[in-house]
Amino acid sequence: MKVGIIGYEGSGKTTIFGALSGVDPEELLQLRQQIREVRVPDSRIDALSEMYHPKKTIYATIQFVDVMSGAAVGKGLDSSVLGKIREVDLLAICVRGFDNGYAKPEPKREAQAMLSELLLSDMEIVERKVTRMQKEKVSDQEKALFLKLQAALEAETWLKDLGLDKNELDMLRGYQLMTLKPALVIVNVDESQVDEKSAGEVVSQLGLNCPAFVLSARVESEIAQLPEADQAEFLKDLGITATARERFIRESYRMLDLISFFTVGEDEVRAWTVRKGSTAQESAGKIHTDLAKHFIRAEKMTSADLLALGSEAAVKEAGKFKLEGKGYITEDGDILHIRANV
Ligand SMILES: Nc1nc2c(ncn2[C@@H]2O[C@H](COP(=O)(O)OP(=O)(O)OP(=O)(O)O)[C@@H](O)[C@H]2O)c(=O)[nH]1
Ligand SMILES: [Mg+2]
Repeated sequence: MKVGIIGYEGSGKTTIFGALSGVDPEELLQLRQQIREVRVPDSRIDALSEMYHPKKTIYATIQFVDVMSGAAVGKGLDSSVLGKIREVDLLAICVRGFDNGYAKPEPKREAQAMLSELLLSDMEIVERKVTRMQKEKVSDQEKALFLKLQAALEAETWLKDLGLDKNELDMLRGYQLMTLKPALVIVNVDESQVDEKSAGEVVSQLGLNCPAFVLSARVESEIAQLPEADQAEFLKDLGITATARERFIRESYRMLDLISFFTVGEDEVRAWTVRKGSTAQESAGKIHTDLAKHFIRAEKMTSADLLALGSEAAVKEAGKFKLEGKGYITEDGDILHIRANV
């Protein structure tokens, strides 16, 4: 899964990227590194690892992309930036909420401008298709779909909010439309505005109908470079409950409808990420396609039960160890052991 950090010049994208990946932004600039894989913190994996003492503990990961070369507000996005944005699953729109000494912050204007640019870029694609449709042989279904998209975009509706069905989404797969992706606005503020109360005010002043998230990239990138044991205290002093990395990843999971399930054993304790609503068979396919193909059943317990009761034997004794079929819907925190004919 890829989260793209986009935004206008000087809004703090690279600094945030550094805070999320725990690397000094100066160093990132030198490396000109644009993609980093970040470990998804999960206290359940920590605890399971302590229980099994496995040879390997593998956390889920999430990729962050610093979409460099931000343009000036309102200048338009060039095609190389748009191309990079098309590849991501979630758009994190970084806007400047701190004073940079020469221009006052206008987070609302920046967010609105970026949201409109993304919408415009979809509008261009859809309109081109609508024009082509008059000459090409296109099914009635496809025609109706693109006219519906055109009307929605004209009304400034984000296509993700149209509730398109699976069939419609399949038809759109090749078009890589921006507004089919979820978007999150990150307001990058000064240290004085990061406590929960001020952050709440910043968000309500934005008045956007898309989720917003407040952080101070500079503070967070400094904190991210401290030893983990010292981080909590610094955050507490600033009135923040968790690091930007934790909050950001949690929000990304929520927006992308992702959940984690686990596999455990003496060799390996591991987290896997699937979409909410995935079946046991689909979850098995995350581990290995053969496990999905030759799926027999899943042995399941919840990590909450296992951690509370202390051992697999105790979970079985309590009658909380279950056998599930391929249609079982995997829940966040499940521990699965897939039985397959391989
Ligand atoms: N005061 C303050 N300054 C910040 C904050 N975040 C970033 N800056 C500063 O703002 C400047 C721009 O930050 P960058 O992270 O380079 O911004 P960017 O969006 O990557 O910029 P471009 O790549 O040029 O588009 C740097 O001098 C940062 O140190 C913050 O939270 N507070
Ligand atoms: Mg940058």
